[in-house]
Amino acid sequence: MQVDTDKIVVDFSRDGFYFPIDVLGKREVNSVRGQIQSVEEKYGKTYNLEDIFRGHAHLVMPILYDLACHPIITDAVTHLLGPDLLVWNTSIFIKEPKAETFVGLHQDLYYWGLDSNEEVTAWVAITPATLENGCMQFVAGSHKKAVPHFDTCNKNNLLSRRQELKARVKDIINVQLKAGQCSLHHGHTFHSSPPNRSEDRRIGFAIRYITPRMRQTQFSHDFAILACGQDKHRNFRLLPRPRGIFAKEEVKRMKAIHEIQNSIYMRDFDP
Ligand SMILES: O=C(O)CCC(=O)C(=O)O
Repeated sequence: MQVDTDKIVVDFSRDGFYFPIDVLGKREVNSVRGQIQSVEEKYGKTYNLEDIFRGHAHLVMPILYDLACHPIITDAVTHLLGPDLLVWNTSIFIKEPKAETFVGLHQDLYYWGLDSNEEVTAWVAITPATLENGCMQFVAGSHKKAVPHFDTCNKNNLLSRRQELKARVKDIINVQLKAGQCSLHHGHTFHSSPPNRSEDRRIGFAIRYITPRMRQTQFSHDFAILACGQDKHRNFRLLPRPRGIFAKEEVKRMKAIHEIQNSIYMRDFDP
C-alpha cells in the first residue's frame, strides 16, 4: 500500500492519528516477534524484562533499533514533524492471552517533562491488533490540549503510574492493524486499550519520535537516537546502534538512562 502523504497530514491534523501504514512483511515481523521471545527465554531470569520492555529495548536489541529507524515509518513521520527526527524512547506493550491487563485512557506527553508537543508515536503491530485481543482505541480530535491525569491503584493498568485521564469521550476509533502495519498518534491524543480476550499474545512496539528542537525540562540532560536527518540542536545526548543483543555494557548504559527517564515520569508518584 502506497503511503498518501497529503492524507497523512490532513487526517493527522484533524484527528490526531493516522493508520494503517504497511511497514514490515510477514517474514520480517515474525523475526521481530521471534527475537522478543528468544530474549524472554534467554534473559527473563537475569533481567527485569518488564522494565526493559517498558523503555529502551531498542538500545539493547539491534532489530528494534533498526525498526525505530525504518525508512517507511520515518518518511511518514517527517511529514508531520519535519526532516530531522530523534527517537526519545520505545516501549514493547505485551498483553498476554486472556489476561486482565489493559491500558488506561491517557495522553503520552503528560509526564515526560518535554517542553513542547512536537512528538509522534508510531505503534507497530508485531502481532495483529484486533477487537478481540485489545487493539488501541483513539479518541478522534482529542489532541488539541493537555488535560489532567490521575494515578490509580489498578495493578492491571500497564502504564507506569497506572494513570488515567478523566473526560467525556465520543468518536472512539478502534485501531485494528495487521501484523507489520503501524499507526501514528499525536502526543496529546487520548488513547487506551482493553484486555486481550484471545488465545494468543498481543504485542506492539511503540516508538516515540521527537524533533531535535525539543528540550527536557526536568533533568540536566536526556538521551535519544538520531532516526533520520540531522541534529543541529544537541539538546539530547545521542546514542549509537547497539552492537549486540543484550551486550553487557550496553545493558548497563541502557539501565542508567532508564533510571533517569523513570525519575522524570515517576516524579511525585505515590502508589
Ligand atoms: O499497546 C497499547 O495497548 C497501548 C500503547 C500506548 O499507550 C502507547 O503507545 O502510547
